Amino acid sequence: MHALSTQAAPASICLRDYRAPAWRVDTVELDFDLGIDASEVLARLHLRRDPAQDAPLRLDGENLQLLSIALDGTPLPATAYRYDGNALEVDGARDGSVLETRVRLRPAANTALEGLYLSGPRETGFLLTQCEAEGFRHITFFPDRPDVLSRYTVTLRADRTRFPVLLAGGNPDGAGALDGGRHWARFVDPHPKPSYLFAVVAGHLQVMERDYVTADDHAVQLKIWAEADAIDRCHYAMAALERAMRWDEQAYGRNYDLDVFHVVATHDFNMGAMENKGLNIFNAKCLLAAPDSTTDEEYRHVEAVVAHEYFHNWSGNRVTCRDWFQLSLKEGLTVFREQSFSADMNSAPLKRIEDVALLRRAQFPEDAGPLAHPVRPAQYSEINNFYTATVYEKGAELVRMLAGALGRDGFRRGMDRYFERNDGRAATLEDFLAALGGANGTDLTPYLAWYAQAGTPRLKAHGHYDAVRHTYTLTLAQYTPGGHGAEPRVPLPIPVKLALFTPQGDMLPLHLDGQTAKPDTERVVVLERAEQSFVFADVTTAPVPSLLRGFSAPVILECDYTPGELALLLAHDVDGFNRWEAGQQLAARAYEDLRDDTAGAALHAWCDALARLFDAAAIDDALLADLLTPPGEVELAERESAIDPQRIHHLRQALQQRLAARLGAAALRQRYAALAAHTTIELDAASQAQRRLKRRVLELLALLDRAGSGELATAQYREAPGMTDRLAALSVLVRSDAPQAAAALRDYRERHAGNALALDKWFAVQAQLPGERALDRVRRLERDAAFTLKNPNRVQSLLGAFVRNNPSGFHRVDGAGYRLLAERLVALDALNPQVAARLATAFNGWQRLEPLRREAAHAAIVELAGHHGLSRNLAEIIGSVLN
Ligand code: 0A1
Ligand code: ZN
Repeated sequence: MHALSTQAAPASICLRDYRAPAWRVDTVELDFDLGIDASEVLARLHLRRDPAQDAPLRLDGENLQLLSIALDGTPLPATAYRYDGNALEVDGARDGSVLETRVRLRPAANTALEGLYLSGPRETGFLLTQCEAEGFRHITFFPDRPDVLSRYTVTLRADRTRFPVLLAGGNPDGAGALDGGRHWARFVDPHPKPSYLFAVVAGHLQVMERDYVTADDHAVQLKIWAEADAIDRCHYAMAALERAMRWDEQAYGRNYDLDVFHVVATHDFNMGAMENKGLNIFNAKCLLAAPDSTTDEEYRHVEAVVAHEYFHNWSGNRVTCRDWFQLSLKEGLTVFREQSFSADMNSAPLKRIEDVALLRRAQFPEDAGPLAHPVRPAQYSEINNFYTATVYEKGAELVRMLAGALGRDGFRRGMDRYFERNDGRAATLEDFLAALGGANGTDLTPYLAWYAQAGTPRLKAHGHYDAVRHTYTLTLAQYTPGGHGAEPRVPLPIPVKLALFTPQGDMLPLHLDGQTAKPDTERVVVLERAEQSFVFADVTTAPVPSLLRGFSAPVILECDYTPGELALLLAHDVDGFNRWEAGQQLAARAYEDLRDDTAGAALHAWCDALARLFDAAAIDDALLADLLTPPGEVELAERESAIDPQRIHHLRQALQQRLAARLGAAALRQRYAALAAHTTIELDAASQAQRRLKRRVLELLALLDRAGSGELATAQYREAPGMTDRLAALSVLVRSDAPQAAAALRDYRERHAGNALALDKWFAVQAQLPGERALDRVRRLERDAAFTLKNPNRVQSLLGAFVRNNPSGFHRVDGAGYRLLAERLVALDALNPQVAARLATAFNGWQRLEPLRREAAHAAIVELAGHHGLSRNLAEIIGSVLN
């Protein structure tokens, strides 16, 4: 179906070309006559014309079969309109005209999962819609752009037996029986909204309900819908939703604004979830949770995504985006809101570590290669390719900097003003900065440069201690490597939160020269120019600086610490994030010691510091588990040129082996036994932390004692009370190639045969098996009866896990991994261009591979690029990657 939009060179849409819409739609009435193979949509658009423009009425509409068209009650002759498959042009429309169209859709044939489609088997599955970003034009003719806000009335009609549940966004406005076993239901949404927030759902679904009263005393029905076998796994999401609603009331003063809030789970979804007004739709993997099938990490993810979608009700829905270039206005802000919520619900430092690790793993490589784009891109060909780590995660970091600059109360004041000024509007990032700054008498426009320029800035720090004058001068300098994107490079405001430590590990009071305020031991300095120095007075000993605490700006810090200084911070920093960060830096240096076969000062310092922490009682189990984990292979690769992923894998393994040896098999075994003694399935922080450390200890032990760890893992697998322990054990068995691995895999397969989400993890564990054997394993798994290219989660769990989470398996020197990916992309693209394009980003970074792999990757990509009839989605990614 996407073939329609596959034209030669995909045209770019540019931010600077933005024009306000010539035609708006005040209200729209949609009547759906639903069927699996064919559905019909009658749309009545009440049109408003911009008197300042005289453009003809042009509506978006893709792949629509037009059945009838009438203007102001009169059917139009064929000469009065033109439809080219992408847009419908209508003659004779005036301000106040009503356009009525009827179209036919083919939901069961819609494998792209955009517009109206079928989830599950045709006999029992249900119908649903996905409209962001431009899916509404697959449902009806409409000005499908986010700055057209309309009031929706939606009526659904369908066979009652086949579609017992009928849902749309908005408040329920009647339902009843029709002749011939059919029924209807109507929903009215009082809040004007853009078309991308429209949604309907129809089919066999069970419901879990809760009554909720908002802080402003509004009774709301919360309804989570899922298929019969899944409804029992919605309790956790329901509780998370209530927590999110309360939190948004308290933290931002935002209340929910409809009588009902629907949430629906589907197994067939291109992304994580979607914030449709009053009718959120979730990928089942981001909603369903039960101890037997869900890991701790996935529980936290469910809580985070439920909150994220709910928070969009204000940041995205009540205040939406003027155009798709402003996407980070809703996404960066909403990710930031979710991060703050999750930090409040769980451990704040652990959440920060998790988020920064994600930024480094997913966003830094994106920002360093040919797919790099600013948080507010200047142009795109296919908007669906811009739901990226840059727009989301880097966007959230920018909001965090703004929030930091204003302080807690100032940020709240600014957000209040933002919501108040822009409620019911389609806003821009300038509106956002103006509201935040305006409410605080501050000019935040220097931060706009962060939104306009791609690349991860480097922050160079150099300290000088003057023992005579007792001053410490910190010189900070910034530069952003260019290469891709031609935007000018201007100095960015970079807030650097810092502290100074004595060699004994105490924090010094910070007297910034010339300032008289009572000195703190932590403060923020803002680097505003290319280079600046900050002089601290009354510094009585040469200090060790702790910089960029809490990761106060999304930059790469370059500071020539000695291994001893990093070890000091690792031992003493009270900022949990920076403590971990010191450990990561030290581990990276230890890795370089191994790689370069140098003296090994960092290697010793890292192992010694961790050995001390391993024995110390005072450290949180989860933080310890993270400290015992060196940076991942992707992050280590980011520090190199001529990347050889297999060599990186082996060196990282060797590094972990050195750590394990330093800790000692006996100590690891003992710690494991102590942790395994209180096995529970509770979700409290301490229980989760205990499982996290237990897994890490077992992984380290497996590097020393394969047989012994194999037995422990087998027992852990067998006795595991929940998925976290079971999957950890299975992963250790598979990765260490233990003789018990095959039996455990068989058992898992049988045990979870009926649970798609659990089965996804079975595929993923095996796809992540490092090294030479991975490719054959992936090919074998592709032939498994449960594998299909039609389900995005399954594709992710096998192909996604292989190409993204298994660098040493994917980047084979013979290029077979690249060819496999290219071949699968062609097949996948014909079914689902969005999923194909996302998977294709795994080719990002091929230019920095060592020559043999680079050549092999290049050949595979070039061959793919020459393939006829690629979707615009995939063509854009491949085209950019080749640049
Ligand atoms: N707005 C959603 C993400 C999303 C984007 C596109 C989709 O379909 C192509 C679906 C969901 C969010 O941020 O959660
Ligand atoms: Zn979002």
